Amino acid sequence: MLLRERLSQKIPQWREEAQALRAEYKDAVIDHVTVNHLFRGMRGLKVLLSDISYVDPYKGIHFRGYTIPEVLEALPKPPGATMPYVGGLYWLLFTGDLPTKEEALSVEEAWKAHMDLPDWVKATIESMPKDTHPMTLFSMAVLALQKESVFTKRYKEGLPRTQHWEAALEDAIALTARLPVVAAFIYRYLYGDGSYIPPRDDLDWGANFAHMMGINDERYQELSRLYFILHSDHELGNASAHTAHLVGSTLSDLYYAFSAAMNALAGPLHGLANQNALKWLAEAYERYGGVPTEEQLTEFAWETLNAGQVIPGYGHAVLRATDPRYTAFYEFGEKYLPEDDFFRLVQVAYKVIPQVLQEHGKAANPWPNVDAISGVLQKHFGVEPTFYTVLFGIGRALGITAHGVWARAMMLPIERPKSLTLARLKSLAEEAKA
Ligand code: CMX
Repeated sequence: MLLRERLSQKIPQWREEAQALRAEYKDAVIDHVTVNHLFRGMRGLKVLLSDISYVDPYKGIHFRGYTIPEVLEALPKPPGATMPYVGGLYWLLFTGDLPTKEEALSVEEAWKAHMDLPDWVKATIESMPKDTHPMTLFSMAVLALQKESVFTKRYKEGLPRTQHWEAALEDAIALTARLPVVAAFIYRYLYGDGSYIPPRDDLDWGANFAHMMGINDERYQELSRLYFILHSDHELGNASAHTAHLVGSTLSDLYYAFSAAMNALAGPLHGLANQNALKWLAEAYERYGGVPTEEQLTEFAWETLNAGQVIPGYGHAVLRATDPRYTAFYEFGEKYLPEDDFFRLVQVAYKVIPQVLQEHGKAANPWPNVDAISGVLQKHFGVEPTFYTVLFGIGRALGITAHGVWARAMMLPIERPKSLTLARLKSLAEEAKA
């Protein structure tokens, strides 16, 4: 595999640089921990390491240093398409280099070798009641695939630590290859006729997902590519990526780590917000019998806040401006579905919600995040809202597995921070104050 060859050229140098940095600055202080950090979910504390991406509060996600507009512009695209091969983005995340078309296609080809739906995974899904949330099925299906892990097999055989990344890379490719297959089958089991549509050899990974969903519309193929690229990563500190990182640090394989990450993504303050954002918009639409006016949506937003609830799709732990992922989706909506009622509703929301949240005075960031719009685009193509978080998960797998391989390449250790009792915290705080 071309990707393995390229990484084996790069990893020795990455290790050397990291070792030199550590040797020179071992005891340099880069942050300090306050009492507030412990009560505020460690917000902003600089304690995690990964070269795959970082989030700038104002410019948003940078994949290996490249912003979303840069990535969408520079990555190779399938003939006639406006959205890039997702395989090209995966190459970038792993290597740090923008791929040539050949390199992007090498990832797409590597995926194709694993895009099947094993019988036992299909049977696992079909054994579950249809009122099970799709995220539960998704996480279960990933665990059902775990027995395929090359990492776990080779670890048992005594694979040296310096080569852990190679086995992790094999898992990364095989796992991510199957996710669209598994997810589309879950969708058709829960909401369709339960039949399995196998992937097509002539389609790329993103477009194949659209095909396997049974949505034969080129615009949905474009949306799928865009959707998975935009959701691929948001640095290592977000709840799902951080979960996978912690699990992976025990040398659990990527199947275990990714399944755990999906259980974090299923929470309403994280990935479930896309489903909830659509629900919130739909409730407003129903209440006012169509697209509400600015005054009506303002009234609706205040009702939500006064009931002690959050407005889903707005605010962010790191971002302090409109999420560039939101902007990219907005541009897609303007191009492909400007007359869609819910897209118009998103436009009204953008005009009023930031102002309402500013007046409310609590949220540090009143601007929309990716979840404020992503569901509206899926809804246009008839996709059920309860499935939106699974879509987020398919994309997020790219970043999570890239971080996972990188962590093994850098031979990072098991994580084990220290917890404190309130009494211990108090005495430490008193000591610090004195
Ligand atoms: N609506 C109402 N209140 C909000 C709010 C929103 N959209 N966003 C933040 N706040 C509130 C918080 O609940 C918090 O209130 P308390 O002090 O009573 O606990 C206060 O403002 C300060 O929070 P913050 O520092 O601005 O935000 P956090 O870092 O604590 O939380 C997030 C970030 C995303 C969980 C929060 O903005 C939120 O709940 N948003 C709505 C849910 C959502 O869209 N989540 C998806 C995030 C994207 C992703 O998953 O990657």
